[in-house]
Amino acid sequence: MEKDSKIYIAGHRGLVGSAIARSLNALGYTNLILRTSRELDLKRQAEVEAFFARERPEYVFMAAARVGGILANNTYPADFIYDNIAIQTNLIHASYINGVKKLLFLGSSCIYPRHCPQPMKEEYLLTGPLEPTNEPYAVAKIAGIKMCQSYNRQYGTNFMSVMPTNLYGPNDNFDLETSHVLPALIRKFHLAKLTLEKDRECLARDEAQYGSIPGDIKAALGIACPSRLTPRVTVWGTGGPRREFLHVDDLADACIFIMRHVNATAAAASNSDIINIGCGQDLAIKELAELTREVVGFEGELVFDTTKPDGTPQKLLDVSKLKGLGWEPKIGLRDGIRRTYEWYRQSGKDTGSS
Ligand code: GFB
Repeated sequence: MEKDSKIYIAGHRGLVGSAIARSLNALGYTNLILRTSRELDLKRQAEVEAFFARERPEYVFMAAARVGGILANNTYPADFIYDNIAIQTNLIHASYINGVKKLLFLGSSCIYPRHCPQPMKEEYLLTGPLEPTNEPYAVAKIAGIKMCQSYNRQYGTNFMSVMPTNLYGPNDNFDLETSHVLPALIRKFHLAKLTLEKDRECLARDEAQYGSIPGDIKAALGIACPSRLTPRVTVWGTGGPRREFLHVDDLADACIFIMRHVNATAAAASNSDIINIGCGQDLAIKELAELTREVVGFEGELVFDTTKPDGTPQKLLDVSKLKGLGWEPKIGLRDGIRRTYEWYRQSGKDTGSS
């Protein structure tokens, strides 16, 4: 990949796509092709084909997808399977037709079986039943991997698939009903702090910026009843499930590293055309909640809402393949949470709490 190569980042406004765009810009790549979903609807095959024929990108990062946390996956299964299959099918096929030199497809660690041996190696794909809360999303992602592998085998394309662990960072979704756990915890602890400080102006601004706060959370935080002295932060599930978290800037760095240094044909020969991307360490959700509480600086109570699903008991990736290629993450979890909290407060223009 040359500095002036035509590089298309699908989904450049999302958590992952925006991080890849930032990294490529910082590295001096000057010819990025970017389209918002309003400008190009990736679910429409004809639009995608016309766009590829016109722009002829040489490299494609596939960061466009419908994503969400455990509740969003469980509530909107049709949207998760339809949108993802449509988007990836259009992008992969148009990349083949238009001679894209290399494509990077982003999967997810939820493609591995619910009761997968830990840490999860790439070869454990399709060795057991999936986690029900995100099966439609996982099936779509598995179809994307198989599509890349099939096009490589039949047409000699250079389409790599990477499996990131749970990600977080700038431009994440902080909506409390559809987000992943880490942005949800950051926001809930921050709202709890504002509630303690009786900062109703900042609370209103936060709601306008990041989406409305559900009634049950408002009640627990004491927003609905300001006379309560100690707001409580509700953590979904038992707090027992274990997850691995990677800052999205590390993920972007790994994706660019793989785009530059790994080729699917050579990788397939050694069964390496799927590569896990993670940090190789996990922690329990309860521990994550304690760490986030510390970083945000909230001293109130934690309560566990066991009516909400736990999901997969553990998701820890085996990252030895990526390590063996010479890549390692740089951002530790505490520092990553601190940076994300800072970003969240800056982008919400919230100066109410420090
Ligand atoms: O991040 P999360 O939604 O996704 O939830 P998954 C991880 C764990 O955190 C679950 C718990 O055990 C949740 O019950 N949790 C605790 C919370 N409090 C909260 C909260 O306030 N919000 C959320 N969202 N969770 C998703 C998949 O699974 O991970 C997707 O559904 C995708 O398909 C993504 O693979 C990476 O790790 O359970």
